[in-house]
Amino acid sequence: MLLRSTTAPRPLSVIPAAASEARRPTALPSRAALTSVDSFTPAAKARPSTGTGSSPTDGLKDKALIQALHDAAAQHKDLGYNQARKIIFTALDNHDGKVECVYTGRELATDKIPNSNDMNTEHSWPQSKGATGAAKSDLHHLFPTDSKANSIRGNYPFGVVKDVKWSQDGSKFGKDANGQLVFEPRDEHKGNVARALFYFSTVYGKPIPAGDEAVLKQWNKLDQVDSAEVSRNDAIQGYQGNRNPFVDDASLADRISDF
Ligand SMILES: [Ca+2]
Repeated sequence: MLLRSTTAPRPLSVIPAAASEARRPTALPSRAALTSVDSFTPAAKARPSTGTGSSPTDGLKDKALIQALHDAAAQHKDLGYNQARKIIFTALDNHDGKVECVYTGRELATDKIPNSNDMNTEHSWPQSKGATGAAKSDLHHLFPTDSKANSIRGNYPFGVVKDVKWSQDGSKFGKDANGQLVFEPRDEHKGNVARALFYFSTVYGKPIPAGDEAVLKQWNKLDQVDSAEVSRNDAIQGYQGNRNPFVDDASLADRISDF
């Protein structure tokens, strides 16, 4: 209610073109996709203020902040899994005809959903840990990955690998300092993973274990939001009608002491 009363609605149809065209044109959704989302209006208010003006989350922290962010971001269109994958491989993460694995950097030239033994869709929040229903198809935590790297990550938590059992192009799998098996994405994806999981926890009401949370908050600072991540957030709003507020304002995570 707070957000609804203080945040001016922003028409979906103007956002991707105005906000991201100059940054990364290939990330823009197709006109057909935009049109299909135009009729879905409830989440059009989702973008929080990132300027110097007041924001509906000003002064909030912990549970109150989680609730406000949930109210702003949770309502969105469930694309369905097939459509979500099609968007990822043909538009959202397809740049100049190629899709890049977020873990290894391997590129694949494709104009369709690839063979799942080659490259597939990573659920940053694993399906086995709650990414089911609409969450299974929520683009904010889905990324293209090399199928082998995806399989090695499995549903292990993210963490800092000390005893390396597998590594490729900066991503690692192995035991952390406590002897727990964890997956460590390459540096340039560490922040993206952190912000995706903060989003997931907030929108779907899932807790993040304390040890994982400490690492993710470090990664949120280590790998800061870049123009490609902003552009992807813009484009996803065009498809499913909501934004990741932790990308819009990376400082929000540190105002939440326990996800
Ligand atoms: Ca990054």
